[in-house]
Amino acid sequence: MAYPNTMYGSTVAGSEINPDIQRWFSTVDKDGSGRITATELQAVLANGQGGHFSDTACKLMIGMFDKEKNGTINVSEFQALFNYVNAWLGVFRGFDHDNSGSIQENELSAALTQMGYRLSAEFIQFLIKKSDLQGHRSITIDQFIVLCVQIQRFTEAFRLRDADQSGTITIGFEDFLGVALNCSI
Ligand SMILES: [Ca+2]
Repeated sequence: MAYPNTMYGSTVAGSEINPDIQRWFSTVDKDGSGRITATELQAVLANGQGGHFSDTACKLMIGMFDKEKNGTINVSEFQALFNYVNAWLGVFRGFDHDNSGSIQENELSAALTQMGYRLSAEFIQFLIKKSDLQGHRSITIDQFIVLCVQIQRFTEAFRLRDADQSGTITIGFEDFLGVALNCSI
C-alpha cells in the first residue's frame, strides 16, 4: 500500500520533539495542560493549500493518535500526527497531476489503483459525489485523507472476514453493524 500508515516509520511516537513542533503545540495549548483538542489542532495545522483542515479530518486524526482515547493529544502524539499529515500531503500532491489543489475523478482513480484497489469508474464517481456534496467534481485534501482512511479501515475489516480471498463475505447483522460503526468517521 502506497499511503501513509500510523504504524510504521516516522510516525512512531516517543522520539525527540522538533523545536518547531513544540512551539506550534505551545501556541495552541494555552492553558499549558500538555494536551490539545481537535479544535485546537485545527487552529495550528495547515493543510498545505493555504487553509485549515475540516472538523471531520481533525477529529479523525486526533482519534488515530490519541492513545488515551480521551479526544486530546500530547506533544509527541502531535509530532507523529504532523509527520503523518505531511506524508499525506506528499501523496496528495503526487496524485494532483494538474496542480489544481484538488483531486478529480481521473486522479482519484489513479490514486486508488496505485494503492491496490480495483474499483469501477462508477464507484469512483460515487466516492467523489459522497465527498463533494456541492459540485460532485473534485475532492479536497481533507476529503481525500478521510476517504482513504475510511476505505482502508473497511478494507481491513473485509479482509479479516474474507479468509479465502474470494472477494465475497457472509456477515452477521451485529458484526455488520459493528464494522459500520467502527469504520465510519
Ligand atoms: Ca487536480
